[in-house]
Amino acid sequence: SVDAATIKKIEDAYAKLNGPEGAKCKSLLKKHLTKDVVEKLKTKKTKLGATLYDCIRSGVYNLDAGVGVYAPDAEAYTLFAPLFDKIIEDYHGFSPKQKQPAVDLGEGKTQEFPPLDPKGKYIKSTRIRCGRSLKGYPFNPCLTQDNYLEMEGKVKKAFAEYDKELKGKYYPLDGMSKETQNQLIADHFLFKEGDRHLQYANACNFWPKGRGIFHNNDKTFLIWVNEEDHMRIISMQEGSDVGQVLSRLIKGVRGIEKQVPFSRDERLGWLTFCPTNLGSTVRASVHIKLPKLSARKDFNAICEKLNLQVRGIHGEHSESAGGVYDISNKARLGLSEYQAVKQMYDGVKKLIEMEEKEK
Ligand code: ADP
Ligand code: CIR
Repeated sequence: SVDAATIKKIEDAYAKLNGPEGAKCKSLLKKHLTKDVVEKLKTKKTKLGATLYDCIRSGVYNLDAGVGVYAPDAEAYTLFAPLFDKIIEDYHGFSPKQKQPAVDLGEGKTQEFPPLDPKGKYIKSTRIRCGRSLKGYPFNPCLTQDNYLEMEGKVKKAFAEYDKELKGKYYPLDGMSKETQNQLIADHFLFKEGDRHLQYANACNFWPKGRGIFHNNDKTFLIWVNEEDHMRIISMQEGSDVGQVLSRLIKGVRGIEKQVPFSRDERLGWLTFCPTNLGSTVRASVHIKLPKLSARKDFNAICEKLNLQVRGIHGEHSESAGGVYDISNKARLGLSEYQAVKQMYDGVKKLIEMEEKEK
């Protein structure tokens, strides 16, 4: 059972979120961690030993978080459902009765996504990523150093099977020069380091062991290893040809799933560390300049209405620079991979139309 010190930490966390320090906190954690939920869940522990405190730790330290929770292992999503279900419904609009639809990556339908901005007036680049967890392994906080190294070894072997356009090389973070690492981050290819949301979620243990990036020669197909998720599979290129980016991603996903089995849940779809990424796990985005529209005070509200999320130039929790925004689908759960891409496609198309009409 859960020790007294941990129960105290959970109770103190609740008090902090609802006390003067938490006054400005707007996270979904604060909203849905009610007294009732605390009482119901504070004595529970997953088979791997994870408690409610492990789920909420990040959001308790980072009062500016949007969400504030992570699942230390797959069982946490069911054991701590009174908290996760509420947050999931709030974020994705996915009710506890709903089920993730069958996988539909969009095979045979990529021609529905011709370039969004053929003249290149607005869109600089397009990226689609999905997340995957390796079957048989928990998420970051529960992984040992041996787990990390073993997982890295397994996926590295699988990467060697890629051919043609997808053929590439794996670059471990351990031993990479700071210069190379920083250049890859600045160029939008590699995950950043030292994210406090992940650090306080206990997701950076043994860093940089077992972490790295695979990419093809052109850096149009990339796989992040053991950052937030076991794998992030990414397809990206300059311009706005969403169909081409998607068809490359499909090849990459189909190629790797033959080699390594992934964790999928009946209800929640592909399992990920953060509840915002469950289901399709797809974030399809463009780097886009919309000078007139983005000057409007209601720019964020317009995007929100179109089910779009706005991020800054260096990804989540960053600011825009030079008027460039990262605009993507917001929901990932309750819709297929194809539908997630379509949500971004249709929404961005609409934004461009609005920009062109704006005086
Ligand atoms: P994720 O997309 O994996 O959730 P981030 O929001 O941190 O994570 O973004 C990761 C990186 O991908 C960042 O460097 C971000 O600028 C880059 N990125 C996202 N969308 C695009 C895009 N359409 N074109 C180029 N880079 C992009
Ligand atoms: C937050 O709550 O703001 C962070 N924990 C991130 C939430 C969603 N993003 C993600 O998983 N990358």
